Amino acid sequence: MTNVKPTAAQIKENLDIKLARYFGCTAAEASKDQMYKATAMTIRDILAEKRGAFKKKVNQTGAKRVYYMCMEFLLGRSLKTNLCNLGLDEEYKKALADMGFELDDLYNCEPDAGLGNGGLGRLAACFMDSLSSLDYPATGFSLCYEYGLFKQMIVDGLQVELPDVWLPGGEVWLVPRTDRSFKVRFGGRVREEWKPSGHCEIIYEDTEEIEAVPYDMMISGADSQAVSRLRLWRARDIQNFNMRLFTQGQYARAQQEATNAASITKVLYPSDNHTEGKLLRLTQQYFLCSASVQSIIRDHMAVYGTLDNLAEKVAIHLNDTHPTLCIPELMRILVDEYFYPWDVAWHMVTRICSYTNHTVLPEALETWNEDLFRLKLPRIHAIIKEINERFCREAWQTFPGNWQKISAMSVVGYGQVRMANLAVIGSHSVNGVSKLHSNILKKSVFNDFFRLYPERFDNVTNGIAHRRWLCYSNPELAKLLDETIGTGYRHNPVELAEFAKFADNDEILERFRAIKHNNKISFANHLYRKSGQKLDTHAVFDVQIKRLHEYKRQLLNALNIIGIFLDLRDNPNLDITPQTYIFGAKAAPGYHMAKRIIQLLCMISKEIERHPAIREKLNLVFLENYDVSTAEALIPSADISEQISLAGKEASGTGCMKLMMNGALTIGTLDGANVEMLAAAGEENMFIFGLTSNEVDELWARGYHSTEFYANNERLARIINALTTGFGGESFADIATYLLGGQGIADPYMCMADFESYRLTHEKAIKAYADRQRWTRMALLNTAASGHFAADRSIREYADRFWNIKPVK
Ligand code: 26Q
Repeated sequence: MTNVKPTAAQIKENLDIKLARYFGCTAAEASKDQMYKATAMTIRDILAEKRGAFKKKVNQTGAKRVYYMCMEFLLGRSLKTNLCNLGLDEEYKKALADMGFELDDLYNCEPDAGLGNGGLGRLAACFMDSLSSLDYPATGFSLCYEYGLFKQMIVDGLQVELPDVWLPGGEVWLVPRTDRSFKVRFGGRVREEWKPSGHCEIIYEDTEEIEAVPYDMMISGADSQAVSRLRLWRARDIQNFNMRLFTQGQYARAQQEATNAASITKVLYPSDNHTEGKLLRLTQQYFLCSASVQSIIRDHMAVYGTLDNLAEKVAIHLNDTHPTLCIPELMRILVDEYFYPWDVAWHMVTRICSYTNHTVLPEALETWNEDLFRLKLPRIHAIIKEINERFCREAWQTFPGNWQKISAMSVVGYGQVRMANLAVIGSHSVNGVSKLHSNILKKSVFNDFFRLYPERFDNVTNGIAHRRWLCYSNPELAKLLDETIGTGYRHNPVELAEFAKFADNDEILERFRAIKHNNKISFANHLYRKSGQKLDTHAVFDVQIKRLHEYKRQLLNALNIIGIFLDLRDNPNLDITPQTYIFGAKAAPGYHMAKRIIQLLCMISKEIERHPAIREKLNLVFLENYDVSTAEALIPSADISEQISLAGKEASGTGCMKLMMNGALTIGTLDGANVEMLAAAGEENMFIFGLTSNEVDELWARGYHSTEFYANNERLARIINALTTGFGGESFADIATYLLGGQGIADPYMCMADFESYRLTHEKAIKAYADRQRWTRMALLNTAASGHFAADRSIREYADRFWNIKPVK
């Protein structure tokens, strides 16, 4: 039955059953929301059945599996992707139309599952799609946060955070597996007791035990056999309710303890590329690692009845350092519970684990206070100390006498536990996410480790789920591609290269241009419906969408916009191409400068609104609550993609790939994946500017003085002065001070140094846009060159080089 597609009649019958059972109503009585849920439930059933068949095959063939560990999965919506991947969208559309419902309306009933901050979490979601589409046996592990990333409201230019209540509406995709719960231990004391059998038993005293309950989500591949499982853990209090305290009359304390337990999975930490050494975060991380490793061991024992072959059958991937405690947790289980000798266990662990680094920003490298760590995780602390001692002895062989080096590489030192060092030491492979980033890791961040273990270091450039980000979110472009190059690219994205053959075909160019224009109209309508904001669809759509961070330099973009604004204020008749700047960005709630930059953008927008003549040519739109669904609506409409981070800071970037694939032209620095996009698209099809990462390093070494740029560039000086005067009635003198110095390092991300180069390159791009034929040709060639940036390619590389897993067909 598994691969037999239901007919429209069967679909209707299934929907009727769900409506009757769960809502006590008929299709005629059902609300859109009820029909959305009923639809999702029928898909969930199909997926569960398909998953069962796939799992059986994996068990029979004894195939090796990968477990992808990540604190974030930024999934967005699931209904459309699942329907399209299963090839059921047309049938459902028909069935629902017969029942009086528009499928598109139902899509809009689904809340985004925003269980992630940005790039890292979205990458994990894209990877799940490719894993199932390529028939790899895969499970993702994460936490079932009750609240995902906050909802952003903008009030008078200020970001206000509201809780993201996603479960009503999102829970239809989750299958609770209370029968597969595990206990996770925290705190207390541990003692070793040698048994007559020769085993050392670990005795836990006064530890707190919290139950981890799995909620499974099934993720369908496109036209494939595999269904991946995403297992999200929720902390449960009921089981743990302290009856002893309760019967002693200590109701409040009993209640308090229970609430503490449940708070572990209450909310996602909203910071991106910045760590907070908070106890709750450490608790979340260990909760994820312990529950997941126990689950992996249980699954493995159920199939093989021994752990001797664990390293042949299991790969565990650490997506950044956040799940690094999998390493000591796996050691704990192998040594304490299955009595493997330390060396044997360690050999298994390092063969099983692999690690991806996603950042070189020092503030994002995770360290924990050792005292806090020991209190919360005493046994794990002891295991890490042992790992550290053995490592230091080994490193001594390579760097004899070099205590300084060894101490810098150690896991525990100066009262800190260093997660990145533990991840490198406990993994057989360490990769960066773009060529440039991987080279920087070898050259600087992990240089000592690279000299010790050169064979461990590798690169896999990121990729995106091209079916979601191109085929499903830009159906008109996908149709044009189907007609011109065939549908092969849907499974084999490098075939997009074939599209380049049409770069000089006037008819295709015209269709390509018309599709972009229609997408701009669609997005303008979408925005108008949502917020009442109007867009001029004949203006260039210049888009910067990403988390708000100083290193990403939304401020550099803002400075240039201010310059154009001042030009137009001087001369409203200036002959320039109308341009609309679209920003989407959330700031971490405690990140003051990021919030000020949001306010600046909003106030520039307000100021422009006050000048009707300027508004004809220049607009700035700040999208409230930018999320995955907004990205899907916006990206197909973008003309220009802003990827302007200070070179050497953006590990890869993935928004850049989505925009490129949808035919936006990139204006960017030689940073992250931009470097490889340039190699793929050619310099005539991209707008590159600014310092290279080597030049940035040299400039720091020489001494960077942002004031020189202020003194030598009149235009820039005028822009900075305008910040002090302010916009929309708000002065931004503090941002002027930030750029020029006065407190802290002046202009730490070198906006001033790159300004002139950015301005000139940007002007070149806007001029190029005026030649519509030439622009469209460049855009088409970008789409054609984007196949390399599909997650299918990334996943094959991970599978072949790090995980050593094969598709199960
Ligand atoms: C760590 C500790 C405590 C609290 C929060 C965190 C935390 C959370 C999220 C630290 C970092 C992140 C997210 C990082 C991230 O998204 N990095 C991005 O990863 C993308 C995928 O590889 C890259 O494309 C981006 O360049 C990189 O910035």
